Amino acid sequence: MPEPQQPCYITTPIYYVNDRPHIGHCYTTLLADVAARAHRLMGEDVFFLTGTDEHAEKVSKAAAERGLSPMEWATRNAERFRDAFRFMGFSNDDFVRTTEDRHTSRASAYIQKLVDSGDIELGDYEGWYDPSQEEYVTESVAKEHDYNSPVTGKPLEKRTEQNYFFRLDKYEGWLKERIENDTIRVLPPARKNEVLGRIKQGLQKVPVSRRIKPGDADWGIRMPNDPEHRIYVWIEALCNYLTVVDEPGRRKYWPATVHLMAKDILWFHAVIWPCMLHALGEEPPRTVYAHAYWISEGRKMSKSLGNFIEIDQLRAYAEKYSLDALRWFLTTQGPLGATDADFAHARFVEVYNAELANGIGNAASRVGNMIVKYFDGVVPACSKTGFTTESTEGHGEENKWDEIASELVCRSINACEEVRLDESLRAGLELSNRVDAFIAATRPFSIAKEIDKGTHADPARGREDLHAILYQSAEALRIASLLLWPAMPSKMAELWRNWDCSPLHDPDDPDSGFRAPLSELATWAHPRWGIKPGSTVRKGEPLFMRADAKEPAPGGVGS
Ligand code: ME8
Repeated sequence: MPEPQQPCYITTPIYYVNDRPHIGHCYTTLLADVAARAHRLMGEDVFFLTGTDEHAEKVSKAAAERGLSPMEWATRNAERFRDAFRFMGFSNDDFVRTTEDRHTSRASAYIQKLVDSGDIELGDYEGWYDPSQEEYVTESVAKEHDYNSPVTGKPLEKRTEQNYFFRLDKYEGWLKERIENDTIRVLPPARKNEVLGRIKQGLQKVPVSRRIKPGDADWGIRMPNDPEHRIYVWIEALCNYLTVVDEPGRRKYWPATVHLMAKDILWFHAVIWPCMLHALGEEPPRTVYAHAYWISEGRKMSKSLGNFIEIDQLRAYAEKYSLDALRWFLTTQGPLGATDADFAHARFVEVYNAELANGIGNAASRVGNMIVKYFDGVVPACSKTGFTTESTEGHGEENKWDEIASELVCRSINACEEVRLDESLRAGLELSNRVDAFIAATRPFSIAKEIDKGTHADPARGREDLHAILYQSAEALRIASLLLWPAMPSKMAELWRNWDCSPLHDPDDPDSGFRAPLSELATWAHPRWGIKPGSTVRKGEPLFMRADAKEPAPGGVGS
């Protein structure tokens, strides 16, 4: 049956290859992966792009320090990013390197188009030049160092040079209106206010080129109309989002559904890039989402402090607690909103035990084990969608499972549309926790024991209750597992294999795609996708073993 295929395009920043990847790069790409998986699960035609930004001066400098050509160093690090992303289980559809022809040729063409339309023009650039370093420094840096070189202490010179400028100023009104009315959604809301506040101070022309100086590394894309100039790396890098889909068969993905990044580079994405696109006659992105930073054990991560959480440390966590547990922790505890988040080992173990080992893992084992124990692993039949539990005060509480599940599925989808991915996942955890509470309230193990011992007051009713409790719990957990899948694709696929209900094309491959969209898959007791009475449940290994909080952090992260 053909599925509705709404195109959806999700991007991450393209990362500098002057150095190796760390937790920050993995985090944004993980968010993109979770979003991409969630949208695929909803039946959308998703294109998820990540990649590397290679033409920066810091790349050629880092290469020179190692006696390598910029391309050799860039290639080595691009491979490290690819490796890290493979290890994290990312499902990106492409990986762009800005040194590839497909990018350089189209980026040049866009710049030429902007020159032709008069949106890029030659102008004078005036700034503080450091002759000892052959570079311009910003007004604030110059002032801070009393107009002397921050590196050598020699006097700075006020210099003027000709550069190409993009007429950002022309689009101030256009942009302001679109951000204000959410045609371009800037999220989270605090970031929207911040960007609007800055726009209101006025937009100025931005330099888009650098004149090539003698001795410069031959690195970067030249201005198509003036090869004495190189396109400023930021301007060219932004173009990657369009260069990769500007080809037959991929145009349908434009405009981008969401550009993801951290707050450091929001201005480029929420202001400069939409205006460049508008000038090119292209639609601006629908959403620009800027999260906050990971910090480490309470301190900002920086090169000078040397406290970046490295990929090897993430690998050690994945090895000890499983990759899916790491993905869960990062997505649900990370700096998705406006505040920074701390990577602390103690917190990891706390979340792992509470939400995974004692949460979804325990709920799935309990329900699976009871079906194995009381019904020889054959899922019992149950026609009811609700169950009334007796409370101690004698008031019954009705558990309308079909309604509970559909409400949480809706909540999950709505949160996902607003990139609140942690909340989207939490809806799945909440459903699983409801099952746990349901079992605690209905005590199926006591009912089974009483029937077995012949002490149950009404054994026929008892058996019926046992059927209903276990069928409903299993079906609710099946739906919960769909909502948890974007963060934990392998563990959820494992559960589906044990419960003989895989919604995947290939039950052994969590990336094989779903056989129906979430709207169908998550329907309570769906005749095709629901847990089927009579099907077999295997007693599998626990999805998550409990962790000992006293054990040291794997890979040596913090306390
Ligand atoms: O800025 N916490 O590349 P970049 C969370 N090439 N995320 C972090 C982080 C942290 N502590 N540190 C880095 C560039 N990130 C440009 C982008 S796009 C056209 C060009 C993540 O290698 C976060 O996504 O410095 C941030 O925006 C990005 O890495 C910066 O990566």
